[in-house]
Amino acid sequence: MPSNREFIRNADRKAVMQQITKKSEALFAQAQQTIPGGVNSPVRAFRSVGGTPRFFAKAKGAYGWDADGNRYVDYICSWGPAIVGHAHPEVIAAVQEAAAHGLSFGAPTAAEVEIAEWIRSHLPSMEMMRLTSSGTEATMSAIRVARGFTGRSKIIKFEGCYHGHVDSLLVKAGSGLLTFGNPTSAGVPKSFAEETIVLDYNDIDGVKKCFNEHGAAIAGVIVEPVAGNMNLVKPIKGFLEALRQQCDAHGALLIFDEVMTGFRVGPQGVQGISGVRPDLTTLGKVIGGGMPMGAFGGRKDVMQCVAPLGPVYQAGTLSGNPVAVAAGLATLRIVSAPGFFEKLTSMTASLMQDLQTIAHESGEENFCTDSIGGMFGLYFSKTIPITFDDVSQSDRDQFNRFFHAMLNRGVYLAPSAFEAGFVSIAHAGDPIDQTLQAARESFAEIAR
Ligand code: KE4
Repeated sequence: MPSNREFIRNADRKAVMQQITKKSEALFAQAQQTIPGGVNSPVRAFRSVGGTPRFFAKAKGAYGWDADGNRYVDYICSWGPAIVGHAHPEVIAAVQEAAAHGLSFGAPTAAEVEIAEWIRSHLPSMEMMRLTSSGTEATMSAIRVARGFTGRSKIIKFEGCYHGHVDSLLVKAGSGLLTFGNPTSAGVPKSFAEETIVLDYNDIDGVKKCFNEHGAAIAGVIVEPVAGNMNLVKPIKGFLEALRQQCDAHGALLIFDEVMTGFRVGPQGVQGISGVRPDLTTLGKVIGGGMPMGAFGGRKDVMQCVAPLGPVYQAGTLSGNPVAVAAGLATLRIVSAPGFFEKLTSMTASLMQDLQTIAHESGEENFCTDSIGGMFGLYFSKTIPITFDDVSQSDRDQFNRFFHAMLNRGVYLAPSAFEAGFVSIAHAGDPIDQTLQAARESFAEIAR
């Protein structure tokens, strides 16, 4: 077996056969007649990386197939939910059974109590919670509760963090806004944006200074306790602790937006790893197992201000939908099996280490990786970013070349240099082996 270096020297540099994308191209052209950008969520449009978005037809385990029949090792995993692999038989069976009893009742069900109790048993900070149909609804509701509970209006967020398309949080946000270079959305009244204070992620002094100046007006701080929407950026030592301390000192609420990290980085989210207990937590993605689901919750005294108990109104026709709850419960049962996160974490970490080795052996020194649990960051930069500015310095063009080289070899990374990637437990074995082989060829292809 040739070494990596020999493999790369002998790498067959013939152009990788351009994939057949005729059906995706036709569907994309057709979709743009009725759907803005041809997609129902901007990041799917490949605007940042260029080329034709792949229209998926089906997915199973670690793989997805597009409309032209091309198979991909999928590192988007529906942007996090597919942590047990696509179309897991236990999840599908649970959905089929629930659906056979009716899709939605607009009335409470036992399963909603079961999933709320399950979540509370893993995230004790969520003493009470309410289910929603998306992460955006969860964060929108959480900041409304913070404002209603404290009677204050200002919310602190951090540049590069994305908390869904909530009007007042679409200010210097990450994910698709960052991808398209418009971190603050049009359509958000200036008066809304004025209630949002944007600070630098990991800037402990900046947080302290802000609270010293505005403490009495701050209802809450919302943070991605591990950021995944400006690529993967972890908190530096003391950052989350400083947020906790400042909120306590000034009577503000600390909101951990764990929509992405909840049951993705570990069985108790970032709060279980960091030991920092938020007042409110938002969840999504994994807890729905791929079906529309979110949740917000936290301190009982805070959540008792939510209607019908208290004056903060929040509602939803499909909140706690029985089919979505069934998918979520089935998924959560699988991730809570002994050893699940240990296996997912070590698989992800070794994949990252191997990609870094392959890059450096191919002569690509401006590349590094990081991971936590089943989420990862690929950076075309020499060092792992700890700030939004660090991320902004990464070589986006080289990422885009790498993205397409891998896509053409059947590996589907997030179509943006500003997104984290996701691994499922089904990636073990052949999917990862295919990924590493594609990476050897791709780094050889894009070598400068
Ligand atoms: P949804 O409304 O998309 O379910 O959740 C919004 C949200 C809230 N908080 C965090 C930390 C999130 O990451 C998200 C959504 N994440 C993006 C991925 N970067 C979803 C992908 C998309 O927008 O299409």
